[in-house]
Amino acid sequence: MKRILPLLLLAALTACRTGTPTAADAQALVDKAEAESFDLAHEAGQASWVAANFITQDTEALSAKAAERSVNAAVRYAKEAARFDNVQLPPELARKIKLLKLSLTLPAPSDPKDAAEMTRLAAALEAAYGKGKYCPGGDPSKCLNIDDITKIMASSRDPKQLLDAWSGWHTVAPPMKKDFVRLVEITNKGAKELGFSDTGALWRSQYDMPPDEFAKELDRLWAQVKPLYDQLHAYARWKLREKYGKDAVPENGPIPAHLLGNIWAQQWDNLYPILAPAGADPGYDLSSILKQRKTDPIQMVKYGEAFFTSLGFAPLPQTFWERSLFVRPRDRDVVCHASAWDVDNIDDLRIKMCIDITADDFNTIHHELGHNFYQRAYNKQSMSFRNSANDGFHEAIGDTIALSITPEYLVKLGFIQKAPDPSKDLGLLLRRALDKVAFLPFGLLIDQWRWKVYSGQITPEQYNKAWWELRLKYQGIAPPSARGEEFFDPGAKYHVPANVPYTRYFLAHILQFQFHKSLSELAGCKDPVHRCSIYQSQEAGKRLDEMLQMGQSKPWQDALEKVTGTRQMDGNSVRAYFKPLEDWLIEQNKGKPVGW
Ligand code: X8Z
Ligand code: ZN
Repeated sequence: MKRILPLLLLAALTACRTGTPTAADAQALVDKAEAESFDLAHEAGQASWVAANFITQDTEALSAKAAERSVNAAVRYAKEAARFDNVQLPPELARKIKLLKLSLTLPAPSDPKDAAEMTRLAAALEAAYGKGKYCPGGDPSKCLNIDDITKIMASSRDPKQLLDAWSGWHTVAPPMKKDFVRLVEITNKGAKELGFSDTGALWRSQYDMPPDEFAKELDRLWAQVKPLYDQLHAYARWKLREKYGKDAVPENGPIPAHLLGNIWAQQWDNLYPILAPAGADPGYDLSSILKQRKTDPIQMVKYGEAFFTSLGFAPLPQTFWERSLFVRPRDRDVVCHASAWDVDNIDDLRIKMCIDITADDFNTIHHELGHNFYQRAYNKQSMSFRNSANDGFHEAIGDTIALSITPEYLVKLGFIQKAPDPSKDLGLLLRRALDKVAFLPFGLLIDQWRWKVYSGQITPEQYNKAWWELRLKYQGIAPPSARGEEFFDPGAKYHVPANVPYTRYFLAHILQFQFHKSLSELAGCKDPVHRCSIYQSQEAGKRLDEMLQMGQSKPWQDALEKVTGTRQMDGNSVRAYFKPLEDWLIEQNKGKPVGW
């Protein structure tokens, strides 16, 4: 028998189904998302770990499948979270709902076919990069992997050999272009479904401020540090011109990209021996010391861990030592780009790195451990907040610690007998500037390129042209030979095929100088800030730990304030750190062209 509901009751039922959702509904969604994503992230983390450590068809497929389950769930939560846009919620719950809408890097469209294709492409691109090799003359017995290329770029001073290695490594990328183009298309579709104009707009929304304001903030920070970069660039160009000749390096134009000691010209510290200021050499070379002492990869990591424990952090768990990858395996392909992992979102911490006994890798180990100690510090937060204040913070912590690898610290380790006197500061500062200041424009430009790729302002027909225009604009470098659209040079940099947003590293290169200054003050250091090490300072360690423990529970401005007392990122801390060097560079560059 058919019953007719009274009109009033019908209206009430309808309101229950489609009416304004409540705070209790929001809480239920968050509870469900936190519980499910905990399991899904663990499963995807394990699959991804195996895929990166054993690159095969099968591990790639399994990892893509696990990522698909995790991403699909995250997209569902993001869409459900949007229902609460106009609902008044308590602050903590409101933040969790907001994070549900924003936290994706690769948003999948709701069509299951698209989502599956997206995660397949993402896994394939990362594997393609991991397998990348250059085999000179096509001879399979002579293949060079990224470690070999890195060594050549760092140590060779033969322009022909450098050009060959540079061009050779860039051949790994063109086969990736088709998949990359398609991946951009699919994720943009997903981003639109979530209410963003494109994937880049989603990325820019992850910084506790309106996305346009964030883009302007980057311009502001870059303008603060650019004068220092320009001086460093002019000095390096002049010295490289002396070394390689007038035909190889222009007087006032861009520097050829293959002469800067690094395959991507992103850090120039390997040029230090060519650029060292006369009479101000610190007199030691950390790479040589590590090699002379026959330091092995595990010992390198132990030094890093010991720094953190000296600040009061608990040692890494036993499983870290059992499960990490420290050395490139001889018999298989792995993704060797260094990374830090928190596989179970509790304490299954690991690093994956093909360690070479160099100062660069010594620094990178501290960088990676910074991620691991952060991950463990925020593991008491609820799942939604188990992340860094913003992604720049995650990248800045280990680097902050590595700024404390000063001569005085090396004396404590017994690596050198005596710290060089202040007359050698210019050498110390130059070496560091070639690493940190040279990096700044590179850190910025990758996403300037990607944001325009996602927005459609740069089309696939202009990928390479636009890439080199940005390299010129920001870094003042040029390719060593014509690079038409048959190349896909952005794809030769890990983070492009691996889809890791890159602005985080630019932010980190600003933030770490703010953190270092404040922590050094807490540690009671009265020396010039570049000579301060926070090693063994419980005060600095405690404050740092307090910030790390906050995870993502508060806007990043609150976290920054916790350590530095300010709520603004500030490039002037970089300028202040390098002030004696900048003055000296200006002096050296007098009468010489600056800029390009
Ligand atoms: O990718 C990294 C880390 C892992 S998050 C090794 N870095 C950037 C790069 O290598 O391009 C650290 C500095 C910049
Ligand atoms: Zn990192």
